Amino acid sequence: MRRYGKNPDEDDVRVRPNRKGNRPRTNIRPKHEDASEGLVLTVDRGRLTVLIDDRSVTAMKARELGRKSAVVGDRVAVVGDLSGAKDTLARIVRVEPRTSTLRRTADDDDPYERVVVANADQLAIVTALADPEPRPRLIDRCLVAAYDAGLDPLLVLTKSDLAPADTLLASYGALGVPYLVTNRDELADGSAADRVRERLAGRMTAFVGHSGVGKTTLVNALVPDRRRATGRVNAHTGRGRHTTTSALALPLPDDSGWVIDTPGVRSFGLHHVDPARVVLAFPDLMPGTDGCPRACSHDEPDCALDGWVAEGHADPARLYSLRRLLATRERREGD
Ligand SMILES: Nc1nc2c(ncn2[C@@H]2O[C@H](COP(=O)(O)OP(=O)(O)OP(=O)(O)O)[C@@H](O)[C@H]2O)c(=O)[nH]1
Ligand SMILES: [Mg+2]
Ligand SMILES: [Zn+2]
Repeated sequence: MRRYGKNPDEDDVRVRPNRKGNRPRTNIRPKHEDASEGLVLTVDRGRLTVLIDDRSVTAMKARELGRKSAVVGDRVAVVGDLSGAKDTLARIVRVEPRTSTLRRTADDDDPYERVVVANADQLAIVTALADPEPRPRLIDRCLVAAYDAGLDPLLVLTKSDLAPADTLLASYGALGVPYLVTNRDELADGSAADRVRERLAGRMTAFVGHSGVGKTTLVNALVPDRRRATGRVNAHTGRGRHTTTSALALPLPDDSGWVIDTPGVRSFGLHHVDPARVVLAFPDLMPGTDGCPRACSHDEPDCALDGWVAEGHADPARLYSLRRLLATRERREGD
Protein backbone atom coordinates (compact mmCIF):
# COMPACT_ATOMS: atom_id res chain seq x y z
CA MET A 1 0.00 0.00 0.00
CA ARG A 2 1.37 3.36 -0.92
CA ARG A 3 1.97 5.65 1.96
CA TYR A 4 1.70 9.26 1.26
CA GLY A 5 4.27 11.77 2.35
CA LYS A 6 7.94 12.29 2.76
CA ASN A 7 8.08 12.93 6.48
CA PRO A 8 7.57 9.52 7.97
CA ASP A 9 8.40 10.72 11.44
CA GLU A 10 5.83 13.45 11.46
CA ASP A 11 3.11 11.22 12.78
CA ASP A 12 4.02 7.79 11.68
CA VAL A 13 1.90 5.95 14.12
CA ARG A 14 -0.83 3.52 13.27
CA VAL A 15 -3.87 4.74 15.09
CA ARG A 16 -7.34 3.41 15.40
CA PRO A 17 -9.97 5.63 13.90
CA ASN A 18 -11.54 7.60 16.67
CA ARG A 19 -15.07 8.63 16.01
CA LYS A 20 -15.28 11.29 18.64
CA GLY A 21 -12.62 13.46 17.13
CA ASN A 22 -10.52 13.75 20.25
CA ARG A 23 -8.08 11.24 21.55
CA PRO A 24 -8.39 9.87 25.04
CA ARG A 25 -6.12 11.39 27.63
CA THR A 26 -2.86 9.65 28.18
CA ASN A 27 -2.72 7.72 31.43
CA ILE A 28 0.86 8.66 32.24
CA ARG A 29 0.00 12.16 33.24
CA PRO A 30 0.84 13.23 36.74
CA LYS A 31 4.64 13.03 36.60
CA HIS A 32 6.64 16.04 35.43
CA GLU A 33 4.70 18.70 37.21
CA ASP A 34 7.66 20.98 36.64
CA ALA A 35 7.30 20.67 32.87
CA SER A 36 6.75 23.76 30.74
CA GLU A 37 3.92 24.15 28.27
CA GLY A 38 4.76 24.75 24.66
CA LEU A 39 3.30 24.77 21.16
CA VAL A 40 4.71 22.51 18.42
CA LEU A 41 5.69 24.75 15.50
CA THR A 42 7.22 22.17 13.19
CA VAL A 43 8.45 18.60 13.05
CA ASP A 44 11.52 17.52 11.13
CA ARG A 45 12.87 13.98 11.24
CA GLY A 46 12.01 13.32 14.85
CA ARG A 47 13.08 16.78 16.01
CA LEU A 48 10.29 19.09 17.06
CA THR A 49 10.50 22.83 17.38
CA VAL A 50 8.44 23.92 20.35
CA LEU A 51 7.59 27.50 21.24
CA ILE A 52 7.97 28.00 24.99
CA ASP A 53 7.27 31.57 26.08
CA ASP A 54 9.09 33.33 23.26
CA ARG A 55 11.87 30.80 22.76
CA SER A 56 12.07 28.16 20.04
CA VAL A 57 13.24 25.01 21.76
CA THR A 58 14.34 21.88 19.91
CA ALA A 59 12.90 18.76 21.48
CA MET A 60 12.33 15.10 20.91
CA LYS A 61 9.66 12.77 22.17
CA ALA A 62 10.46 11.20 25.53
CA ARG A 63 10.40 7.43 25.50
CA GLU A 64 7.42 7.38 27.83
CA LEU A 65 5.25 8.86 25.09
CA GLY A 66 5.53 5.55 23.30
CA ARG A 67 4.00 5.65 19.85
CA LYS A 68 1.91 8.65 20.57
CA SER A 69 2.90 11.41 18.21
CA ALA A 70 3.09 15.15 18.60
CA VAL A 71 2.21 17.13 15.50
CA VAL A 72 2.18 20.77 14.50
CA GLY A 73 -0.33 22.64 16.62
CA ASP A 74 -0.06 20.29 19.57
CA ARG A 75 0.26 21.69 23.07
CA VAL A 76 2.98 19.73 24.80
CA ALA A 77 4.72 19.54 28.17
CA VAL A 78 8.50 19.78 27.89
CA VAL A 79 11.33 19.09 30.35
CA GLY A 80 15.11 19.39 30.21
CA ASP A 81 17.15 22.23 28.76
CA LEU A 82 14.59 24.84 27.73
CA SER A 83 17.09 27.61 27.02
CA GLY A 84 16.69 27.28 23.28
CA ALA A 85 20.50 27.45 22.98
CA LYS A 86 22.18 25.76 20.03
CA ASP A 87 22.69 21.99 20.30
CA THR A 88 20.40 21.59 23.28
CA LEU A 89 17.64 19.02 23.14
CA ALA A 90 14.64 19.03 25.43
CA ARG A 91 12.14 16.20 25.95
CA ILE A 92 8.42 16.18 25.32
CA VAL A 93 6.81 14.23 28.13
CA ARG A 94 3.16 14.85 27.42
CA VAL A 95 0.81 15.79 24.62
CA GLU A 96 -2.18 17.68 25.94
CA PRO A 97 -5.68 16.68 24.83
CA ARG A 98 -6.53 18.17 21.47
CA THR A 99 -9.44 20.45 20.72
CA SER A 100 -9.41 19.20 17.13
CA THR A 101 -7.54 16.68 15.02
CA LEU A 102 -7.41 17.09 11.25
CA ARG A 103 -6.67 13.72 9.68
CA ARG A 104 -6.32 12.30 6.27
CA THR A 105 -5.50 8.97 4.72
CA ALA A 106 -3.62 8.42 1.47
CA ASP A 107 -6.64 6.74 -0.10
CA ASP A 108 -10.22 6.15 0.92
CA ASP A 109 -9.58 2.42 1.33
CA ASP A 110 -6.41 3.01 3.33
CA PRO A 111 -6.93 2.73 7.08
CA TYR A 112 -3.57 4.37 7.74
CA GLU A 113 -4.33 7.80 9.16
CA ARG A 114 -2.00 10.67 9.43
CA VAL A 115 -2.72 13.72 11.50
CA VAL A 116 -2.24 16.85 9.45
CA VAL A 117 -2.48 19.34 12.32
CA ALA A 118 -3.81 19.48 15.87
CA ASN A 119 -5.88 22.17 17.55
CA ALA A 120 -6.65 24.15 14.40
CA ASP A 121 -10.11 25.71 14.33
CA GLN A 122 -10.23 26.78 10.70
CA LEU A 123 -9.23 25.05 7.48
CA ALA A 124 -8.25 27.29 4.57
CA ILE A 125 -8.78 25.20 1.45
CA VAL A 126 -6.49 26.87 -1.06
CA THR A 127 -7.27 26.32 -4.74
CA ALA A 128 -5.74 28.04 -7.75
CA LEU A 129 -8.22 29.12 -10.41
CA ALA A 130 -5.60 28.07 -12.97
CA ASP A 131 -2.05 26.79 -13.01
CA PRO A 132 -2.65 24.23 -11.55
CA GLU A 133 -6.26 23.69 -12.71
CA PRO A 134 -8.81 23.66 -9.90
CA ARG A 135 -10.07 20.24 -8.92
CA PRO A 136 -13.43 20.53 -7.19
CA ARG A 137 -13.18 16.96 -5.98
CA LEU A 138 -10.30 17.88 -3.71
CA ILE A 139 -12.19 20.89 -2.39
CA ASP A 140 -15.15 18.65 -1.57
CA ARG A 141 -12.87 16.21 0.17
CA CYS A 142 -11.23 18.91 2.24
CA LEU A 143 -14.68 20.21 3.18
CA VAL A 144 -15.71 16.77 4.37
CA ALA A 145 -12.50 16.44 6.39
CA ALA A 146 -13.05 19.89 7.91
CA TYR A 147 -16.67 19.12 8.87
CA ASP A 148 -15.67 15.75 10.26
CA ALA A 149 -12.93 17.31 12.40
CA GLY A 150 -15.12 20.22 13.50
CA LEU A 151 -13.06 22.89 11.71
CA ASP A 152 -14.67 25.85 9.96
CA PRO A 153 -13.80 25.79 6.28
CA LEU A 154 -12.64 28.86 4.36
CA LEU A 155 -12.29 28.63 0.60
CA VAL A 156 -9.33 30.62 -0.73
CA LEU A 157 -9.24 30.91 -4.50
CA THR A 158 -5.90 32.18 -5.77
CA LYS A 159 -4.62 33.37 -9.16
CA SER A 160 -7.79 35.14 -10.30
CA ASP A 161 -5.42 37.07 -12.58
CA LEU A 162 -5.26 33.85 -14.65
CA ALA A 163 -8.91 32.71 -14.63
CA PRO A 164 -12.27 33.88 -13.27
CA ALA A 165 -13.81 32.47 -10.11
CA ASP A 166 -17.55 32.54 -10.90
CA THR A 167 -18.09 28.98 -12.16
CA LEU A 168 -16.30 27.42 -9.24
CA LEU A 169 -18.01 29.67 -6.72
CA ALA A 170 -21.44 28.90 -8.16
CA SER A 171 -21.10 25.24 -7.25
CA TYR A 172 -20.43 26.15 -3.60
CA GLY A 173 -23.24 28.66 -3.25
CA ALA A 174 -25.69 26.33 -1.51
CA LEU A 175 -23.03 25.19 0.93
CA GLY A 176 -22.54 28.72 2.15
CA VAL A 177 -18.81 28.22 2.62
CA PRO A 178 -17.08 31.55 3.20
CA TYR A 179 -14.59 32.37 0.48
CA LEU A 180 -11.91 34.80 -0.61
CA VAL A 181 -10.49 35.39 -4.08
CA THR A 182 -6.92 36.65 -4.44
CA ASN A 183 -4.65 37.52 -7.33
CA ARG A 184 -1.14 38.62 -8.16
CA ASP A 185 -1.76 42.39 -8.02
CA GLU A 186 -3.46 42.18 -4.64
CA LEU A 187 -0.60 40.12 -3.32
CA ALA A 188 1.81 42.81 -4.47
CA ASP A 189 -0.07 45.77 -2.99
CA GLY A 190 -0.86 44.03 0.28
CA SER A 191 -4.64 44.10 -0.09
CA ALA A 192 -4.88 40.31 -0.43
CA ALA A 193 -3.05 39.86 2.86
CA ASP A 194 -5.30 42.42 4.55
CA ARG A 195 -8.47 40.67 3.45
CA VAL A 196 -7.21 37.22 4.35
CA ARG A 197 -5.95 38.42 7.72
CA GLU A 198 -9.43 39.59 8.65
CA ARG A 199 -10.69 36.02 8.29
CA LEU A 200 -7.84 34.62 10.36
CA ALA A 201 -8.06 36.92 13.36
CA GLY A 202 -7.95 35.10 16.66
CA ARG A 203 -7.92 31.66 15.06
CA MET A 204 -5.53 28.88 14.23
CA THR A 205 -5.90 28.27 10.51
CA ALA A 206 -4.33 25.43 8.55
CA PHE A 207 -3.70 26.06 4.83
CA VAL A 208 -4.12 22.95 2.68
CA GLY A 209 -4.28 22.29 -1.04
CA HIS A 210 -2.45 20.92 -4.06
CA SER A 211 1.16 21.80 -4.64
CA GLY A 212 1.65 25.08 -6.48
CA VAL A 213 -1.68 26.71 -5.59
CA GLY A 214 0.06 29.47 -3.65
CA LYS A 215 -0.24 28.47 0.00
CA THR A 216 3.25 29.58 0.93
CA THR A 217 2.99 32.72 -1.21
CA LEU A 218 -0.02 33.73 0.83
CA VAL A 219 1.54 32.80 4.15
CA ASN A 220 4.59 34.90 3.23
CA ALA A 221 2.32 37.83 2.48
CA LEU A 222 0.69 37.38 5.89
CA VAL A 223 3.90 36.94 7.84
CA PRO A 224 6.45 38.94 5.82
CA ASP A 225 9.37 38.57 8.21
CA ARG A 226 9.37 34.78 7.98
CA ARG A 227 9.76 34.17 4.29
CA ARG A 228 9.57 30.52 3.23
CA ALA A 229 10.60 29.24 -0.19
CA THR A 230 7.96 29.16 -2.93
CA GLY A 231 8.15 27.19 -6.15
CA ARG A 232 7.25 27.73 -9.78
CA VAL A 233 4.55 25.56 -11.27
CA ASN A 234 5.95 23.23 -13.92
CA ALA A 235 5.01 24.69 -17.31
CA HIS A 236 4.64 21.26 -18.97
CA THR A 237 2.68 19.30 -16.38
CA GLY A 238 0.88 22.27 -14.83
CA ARG A 239 1.76 20.91 -11.42
CA GLY A 240 3.53 22.34 -8.42
CA ARG A 241 6.93 21.09 -7.39
CA HIS A 242 6.19 20.20 -3.78
CA THR A 243 8.36 23.02 -2.57
CA THR A 244 7.14 22.95 1.02
CA THR A 245 8.12 19.70 2.69
CA SER A 246 7.01 20.19 6.28
CA ALA A 247 4.17 21.91 8.08
CA LEU A 248 5.05 25.07 9.98
CA ALA A 249 2.97 27.15 12.38
CA LEU A 250 3.59 30.89 12.23
CA PRO A 251 2.15 33.62 14.46
CA LEU A 252 0.40 36.45 12.68
CA PRO A 253 1.66 39.92 13.55
CA ASP A 254 0.15 41.52 16.68
CA ASP A 255 -0.89 38.19 18.22
CA SER A 256 -3.80 38.12 15.83
CA GLY A 257 -3.83 34.37 15.26
CA TRP A 258 -1.80 31.53 13.78
CA VAL A 259 -1.35 30.19 10.27
CA ILE A 260 -0.05 26.73 9.47
CA ASP A 261 1.56 26.30 6.06
CA THR A 262 1.48 22.66 4.96
CA PRO A 263 3.06 20.68 2.10
CA GLY A 264 0.94 20.29 -1.04
CA VAL A 265 -1.16 17.13 -1.11
CA ARG A 266 -1.98 14.94 -4.08
CA SER A 267 -5.05 13.50 -2.46
CA PHE A 268 -7.09 13.72 0.70
CA GLY A 269 -8.26 10.23 1.67
CA LEU A 270 -11.36 10.06 3.85
CA HIS A 271 -11.27 6.55 5.21
CA HIS A 272 -11.68 7.85 8.76
CA VAL A 273 -14.72 10.01 8.11
CA ASP A 274 -18.04 9.31 9.80
CA PRO A 275 -21.02 10.52 7.69
CA ALA A 276 -22.93 11.28 10.88
CA ARG A 277 -20.37 13.95 11.73
CA VAL A 278 -20.55 15.51 8.27
CA VAL A 279 -24.31 16.02 8.65
CA LEU A 280 -23.63 18.04 11.79
CA ALA A 281 -22.35 20.77 9.49
CA PHE A 282 -25.87 20.97 8.04
CA PRO A 283 -27.96 22.04 11.02
CA ASP A 284 -30.88 22.85 8.72
CA LEU A 285 -31.02 19.18 7.65
CA MET A 286 -30.35 17.61 11.03
CA PRO A 287 -33.99 17.40 12.22
CA GLY A 288 -34.84 15.48 9.06
CA THR A 289 -32.47 12.67 10.02
CA ASP A 290 -34.73 11.66 12.95
CA GLY A 291 -36.62 9.30 10.68
CA CYS A 292 -33.49 7.69 9.24
CA PRO A 293 -32.61 4.03 9.77
CA ARG A 294 -29.84 3.35 12.25
CA ALA A 295 -26.36 4.19 10.96
CA CYS A 296 -27.89 5.78 7.87
CA SER A 297 -25.27 7.01 5.42
CA HIS A 298 -27.79 9.69 4.35
CA ASP A 299 -26.98 8.66 0.82
CA GLU A 300 -29.14 5.52 0.54
CA PRO A 301 -32.72 4.73 -0.55
CA ASP A 302 -34.13 4.48 3.01
CA CYS A 303 -32.75 7.86 4.06
CA ALA A 304 -35.54 9.99 5.51
CA LEU A 305 -34.06 13.23 4.24
CA ASP A 306 -35.58 12.88 0.75
CA GLY A 307 -39.14 12.78 2.04
CA TRP A 308 -38.48 15.45 4.62
CA VAL A 309 -37.01 17.88 2.10
CA ALA A 310 -39.83 17.07 -0.35
CA GLU A 311 -42.27 18.20 2.37
CA GLY A 312 -40.61 21.60 2.20
CA HIS A 313 -38.66 21.59 5.47
CA ALA A 314 -35.35 22.53 3.86
CA ASP A 315 -33.80 23.66 0.60
CA PRO A 316 -33.30 20.71 -1.79
CA ALA A 317 -30.02 22.31 -2.92
CA ARG A 318 -28.68 21.78 0.58
CA LEU A 319 -29.49 18.08 0.49
CA TYR A 320 -27.93 17.87 -2.94
CA SER A 321 -24.76 19.50 -1.59
CA LEU A 322 -24.63 17.17 1.40
CA ARG A 323 -25.02 14.17 -0.89
CA ARG A 324 -22.35 15.46 -3.20
CA LEU A 325 -19.92 15.72 -0.28
CA LEU A 326 -20.82 12.31 1.09
CA ALA A 327 -20.46 10.76 -2.37
CA THR A 328 -17.02 12.22 -2.82
CA ARG A 329 -15.77 9.33 -0.73
CA GLU A 330 -16.99 6.80 -3.28
CA ARG A 331 -15.43 8.51 -6.24
CA ARG A 332 -11.84 8.70 -7.27
CA GLU A 333 -10.14 12.04 -7.20
CA GLY A 334 -9.89 13.72 -10.57
CA ASP A 335 -13.23 12.28 -11.74
N1 LIG B 1 -0.31 34.38 -11.28
C1 LIG B 1 -0.29 34.13 -9.97
N2 LIG B 1 0.67 33.32 -9.46
C2 LIG B 1 0.65 33.06 -8.13
C3 LIG B 1 -0.34 33.60 -7.28
N3 LIG B 1 -0.11 33.14 -6.02
C4 LIG B 1 0.98 32.34 -6.12
N4 LIG B 1 1.45 32.30 -7.37
C5 LIG B 1 2.61 31.54 -7.88
O1 LIG B 1 2.36 30.14 -7.76
C6 LIG B 1 3.60 29.45 -7.61
C7 LIG B 1 3.49 28.44 -6.48
O2 LIG B 1 3.35 29.12 -5.26
P1 LIG B 1 3.70 28.46 -3.85
O3 LIG B 1 3.30 29.48 -2.83
O4 LIG B 1 5.06 27.93 -3.80
O5 LIG B 1 2.66 27.26 -3.81
P2 LIG B 1 2.38 26.19 -2.62
O6 LIG B 1 0.91 25.99 -2.60
O7 LIG B 1 3.02 26.65 -1.37
O8 LIG B 1 3.09 24.88 -3.19
P3 LIG B 1 3.76 23.63 -2.35
O9 LIG B 1 4.63 24.19 -1.29
O10 LIG B 1 4.52 22.90 -3.40
O11 LIG B 1 2.60 22.85 -1.82
C8 LIG B 1 4.67 30.53 -7.40
O12 LIG B 1 5.37 30.71 -8.61
C9 LIG B 1 3.86 31.76 -7.05
O13 LIG B 1 4.49 32.96 -7.42
C10 LIG B 1 -1.35 34.46 -7.86
O14 LIG B 1 -2.27 34.97 -7.20
N5 LIG B 1 -1.27 34.67 -9.20
MG1 LIG C 1 4.40 25.78 -0.14
ZN1 LIG D 1 -30.40 9.41 6.35
